[in-house]
Amino acid sequence: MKKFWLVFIPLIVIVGAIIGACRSTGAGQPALLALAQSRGLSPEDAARALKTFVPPGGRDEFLLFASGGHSGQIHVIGVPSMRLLKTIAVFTPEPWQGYGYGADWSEIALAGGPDAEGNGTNGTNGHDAHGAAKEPLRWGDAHHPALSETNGKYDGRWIYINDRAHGRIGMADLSDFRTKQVLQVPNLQTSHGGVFATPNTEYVHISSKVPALKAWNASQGQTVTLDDHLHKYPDIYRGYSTFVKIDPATGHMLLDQSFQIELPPYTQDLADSGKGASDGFAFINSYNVEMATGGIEQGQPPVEIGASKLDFDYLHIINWKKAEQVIAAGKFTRINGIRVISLETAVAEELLHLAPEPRSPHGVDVAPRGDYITVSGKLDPHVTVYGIDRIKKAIAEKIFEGKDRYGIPILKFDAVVAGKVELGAGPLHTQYDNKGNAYTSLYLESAVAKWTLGEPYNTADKAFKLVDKISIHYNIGHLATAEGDTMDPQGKYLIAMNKWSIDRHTNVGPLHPQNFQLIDLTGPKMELIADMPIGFGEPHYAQLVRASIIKAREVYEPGTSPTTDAKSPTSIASEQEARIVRKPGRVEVWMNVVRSHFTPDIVQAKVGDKVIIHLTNTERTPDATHGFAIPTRNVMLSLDPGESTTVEFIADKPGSFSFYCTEFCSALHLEMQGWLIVEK
Ligand code: K7E
Ligand code: CUA
Repeated sequence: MKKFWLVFIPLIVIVGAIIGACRSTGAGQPALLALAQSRGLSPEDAARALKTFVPPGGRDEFLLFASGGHSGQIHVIGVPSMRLLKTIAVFTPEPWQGYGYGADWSEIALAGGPDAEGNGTNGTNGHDAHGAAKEPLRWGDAHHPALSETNGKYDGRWIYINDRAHGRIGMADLSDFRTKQVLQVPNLQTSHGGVFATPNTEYVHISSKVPALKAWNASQGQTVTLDDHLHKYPDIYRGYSTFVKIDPATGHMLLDQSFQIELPPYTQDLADSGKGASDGFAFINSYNVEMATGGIEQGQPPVEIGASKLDFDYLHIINWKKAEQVIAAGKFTRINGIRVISLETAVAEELLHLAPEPRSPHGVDVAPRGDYITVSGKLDPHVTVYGIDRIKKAIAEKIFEGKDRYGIPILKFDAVVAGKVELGAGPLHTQYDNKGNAYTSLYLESAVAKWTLGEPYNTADKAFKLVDKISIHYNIGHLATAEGDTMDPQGKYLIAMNKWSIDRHTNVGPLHPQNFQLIDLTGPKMELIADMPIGFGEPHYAQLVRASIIKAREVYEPGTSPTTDAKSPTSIASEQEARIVRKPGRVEVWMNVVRSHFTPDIVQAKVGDKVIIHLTNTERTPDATHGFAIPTRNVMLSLDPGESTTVEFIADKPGSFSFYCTEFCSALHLEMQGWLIVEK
């Protein structure tokens, strides 16, 4: 250790000199050295600390929007400090934000999905976001966030995320970091291909993962038997690629203006949007083109074997701009509330082509100019890079090597591949930087590989060459570079999102945290500079964006409903407008919420009455949030300054219930309380 330090003393002297020069208070160089040594930090550790440290009161340069996996949420993390700033509840209730505990805006959002019995999983009734009566599903598996884009760059307005367990998309508005809508996409049971936003957020895309029962049949109430499943799989199941139309003013998902393209029942996996040279196209990987059905008891191989028999699966290439014309020409059927282009029409109209891809691929990631499409094959040590110019030529000149059993043309492999790079074991996902490099996660090897794109990104480098590799800890899934899936990557940082942490953190029991690792990309070699334990559900994808692009508000305009982002008709402007209106069987309250009291502070009702409380926080001070909690029932609201929210319930139990504010908002916060008195 001592020798080690002697070698690095010049580094410390330089760092110390810089700090000494900048600060007149000057904890001089020897003091810094002693401090580092007393904490057992190596010189590299000290450098890492300086690279990631954000001083008290300081700000991070980037924000990471990370999927929360089966926590059903999005986590917002400051980079480089790797501090958790916020959790946006999307598919699961979250009491601190008052999400899913009676607040109208949150119940409307959560009710978008199927109910707990699964009604609506095929779009039969679950997509009516305003028919909120049923108990909504209370979990989801958040995989792939997509920030909205303008001209292929993040615009900081909205974020979408898919629920891998269901065919759902959640949408949060980044003006207040709240979920506004959860859409059950008809005809999907599960989802994985997306979400991604098209370059101007015309659409967000989502496709099925495991194929679902063919919508045509399901819509006519046809069901399935085990025999059908085992012997008619290719006929009864279908995948669906969905282009969900986005309202350019509000970011809301508009089912009426969305459309779907029916796909073969291969298992469609990840997807990405074309941009630049490939604008108008979408790319979806698939596996299990063998259509293995499982059924070990029935004498069938397990899916992992059955789905790995062939050497190739298929990259699906979809021309969505052409699909828009087919929709405009009326060549669709409306099924379960969405316009669907049949597989036959998709083939006839040349909307869909396949390209062979080495077996069992996972990620498909379009390069910043849209010219290259990188496919990672879990069971192949290479990534395969397709050229959009080659794809377009092969489509135009019909350079096919055949058709699949559904008649979809298969482009000739050699005609569309621009190159291959051998990277290592288990490539999964790829991101890009601003210097012409690509970074691919290697799950089996627990590493990140850096390789070159060559011209026109970087004329100095030969294309498709492995140039660096770094070990990570352990078993990386996705990775995120700064704006690394846009047309304007920022380089600088890479976050490895690792599935296993094993020995990296203090033991907190057999369920270990996940492990994020921050990697510095600024030097010639990638350098690991921080670990961050993730103590919630398994994150999948994340997007890293400059913090300056996100422009969230500090407080709401007075009386704003988070549902509509406009003034709520049931808001009040001041305490003077607070009131109670009683009608038979019904008590309606307009409640003012301000430090440190509720007005009215006593609400009287009879057993069986419907109680409706419109609460308005009339504060204008940033961060003057109040809570509103009623014991013994699932009512827990968070009222941010300016917010107006409504809660309704039936006063079904007699008694005196002391509601209170759950945020320590003032010296007299404890006195911020009241009573719901329910008389027999
Ligand atoms: Cu690779 Cu759902 Cu994106 Cu996880 S998927 S890793
Ligand atoms: Cu309001 Cu505590």
